[in-house]
Amino acid sequence: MPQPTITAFAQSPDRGRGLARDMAVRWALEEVGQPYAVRLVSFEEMKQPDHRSRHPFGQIPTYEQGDLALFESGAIVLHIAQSHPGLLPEGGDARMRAVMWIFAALSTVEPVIVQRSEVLLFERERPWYETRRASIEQRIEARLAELAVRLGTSEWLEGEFSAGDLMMVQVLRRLGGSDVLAANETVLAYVARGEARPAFQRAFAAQLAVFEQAKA
Ligand code: GTB
Repeated sequence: MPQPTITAFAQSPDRGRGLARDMAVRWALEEVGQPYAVRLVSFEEMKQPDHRSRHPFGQIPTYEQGDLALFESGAIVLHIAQSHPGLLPEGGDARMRAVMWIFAALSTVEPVIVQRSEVLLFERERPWYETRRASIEQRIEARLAELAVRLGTSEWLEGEFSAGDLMMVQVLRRLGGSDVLAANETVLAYVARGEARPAFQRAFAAQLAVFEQAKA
């Protein structure tokens, strides 16, 4: 198969913190040892017909390999995990449980974390800011507590590290540096284990290099 090409921000608003959604895709590709090319796109380019032919919503990331063109970071990570060994268990039930955690990360854990980011970014001057932030953080605290119960003393969610852990850790990284994450030692350590993986480090360095280059 030809080398895949992904798209990423030419200038990421996360300032090299590896929080934009190309990060999960880069990380998955690094985990399975698949070399890849990156096409950097500006906000303006993302909204042009050429990019929209790959991504109907005019966003990043996208993934192209031969005739296959995908958008949605979860679908892309799942595709990478399904087409290479290393990110999903071989057996049927265990494999599906790992896939389940990709969905759990994106649809059960992430939404409230994104709400927190939006409140911090856009609602600081609003009269409801403190109340709304506290209420969202309570909901996050509850989710993290539930996740910690499931993790218990395990390193990863379903035995070996999987694409489910990759997506869950990436989602939780948006809480990096927050009190709500620091307060949950089990989840904090889980995120740190994910970030310590050599594949994560390589992916992080690659996206940081884009930011540093854009700055220079
Ligand atoms: N559900 C899609 C997926 O998972 O692929 C969502 C894709 C998406 O939201 N892409 C964003 C985008 O292209 C970039 S990552 N936005 C441009 C637009 O919609 O016009 C989202 C993102 C950006 C910045 C931070 N940050 O600074 O922390 C975090 C996440």
